[in-house]
Amino acid sequence: MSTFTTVELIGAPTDIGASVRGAGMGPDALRVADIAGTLSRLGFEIVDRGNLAGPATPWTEPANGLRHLDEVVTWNRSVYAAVDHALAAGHLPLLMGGDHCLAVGSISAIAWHARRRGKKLRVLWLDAHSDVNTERTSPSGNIHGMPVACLLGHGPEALSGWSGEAAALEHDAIRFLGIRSVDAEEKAAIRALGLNVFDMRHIDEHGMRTTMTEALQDIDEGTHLHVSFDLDCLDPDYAPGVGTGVRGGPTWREMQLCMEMIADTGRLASLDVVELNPALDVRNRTAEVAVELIESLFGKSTLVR
Ligand code: HAR
Ligand code: MN
Ligand code: MN
Ligand code: MN
Repeated sequence: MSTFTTVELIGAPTDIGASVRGAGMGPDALRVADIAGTLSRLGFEIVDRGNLAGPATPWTEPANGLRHLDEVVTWNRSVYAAVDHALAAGHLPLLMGGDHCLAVGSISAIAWHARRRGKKLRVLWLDAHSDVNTERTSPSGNIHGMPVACLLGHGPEALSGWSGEAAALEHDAIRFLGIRSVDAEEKAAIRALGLNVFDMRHIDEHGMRTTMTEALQDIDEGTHLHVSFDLDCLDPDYAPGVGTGVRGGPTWREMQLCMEMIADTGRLASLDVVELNPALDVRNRTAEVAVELIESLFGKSTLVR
């Protein structure tokens, strides 16, 4: 489906932006679930860059509303550099987190390349959460609840402007899918910023098919489509290995259709897979489910005719 022939795996083994320990084991759990072999059997060339190195998580209290800011910046710099390198080589970067704060580095690098190539950037944010808190609104200080705000240019100074513009993303470049845990001040921000939300109520009422048709509506040949896949988007019955699971998410089947419809656009050009927490998983089930869904995202079709 994709115009890319080479997928570059980038491991970022850290829980630096999270509230629960364990997301640092995500990259290796995805490797154990055979992410490389699975994509290579679909016909892709695979380059596994191994794991990036970075600071340990100190588990200190938030300062000025931000926990581990310096370490989050350091990790994101490495992610930015690795994603930038993959895109410059013409490869499709597949970031294996790690927690969702890493999307700041990954999507900032993507936005820089998309702009230089004259591509229209579209981001699908698959998540139970909207991750649009700032250091002023966050109830926790955990930066994995803030990457969208950072990318829209409303986050902390140290995590803003990395794409070369004040905001890596225009407000209409991002679509949320599956969200169901949104803090009161995040709701206000979503309304004020005019963000596109396909929340669980929307999926309940319209179904995944109509929802995805809407969410993918303006994707065309000139689009760089990025998927930021927080595994807690899935219902925890299917994906227990996450730090902040929320009941009432899409089922395995619904998420399969979501992935297949994204694959059908042929425009997928980069991917984050984040928030996998093997310490909370059941026999690596969540990693295996992630790899099954990624397989569909990269074009494995279950259509019989
Ligand atoms: N909204 C809460 C906060 O900001 C919880 C964020 C949970 N984080 C994630 N991100 N897993 O999707 O603290
Ligand atoms: Mn998230
Ligand atoms: Mn989440
Ligand atoms: Mn509708």
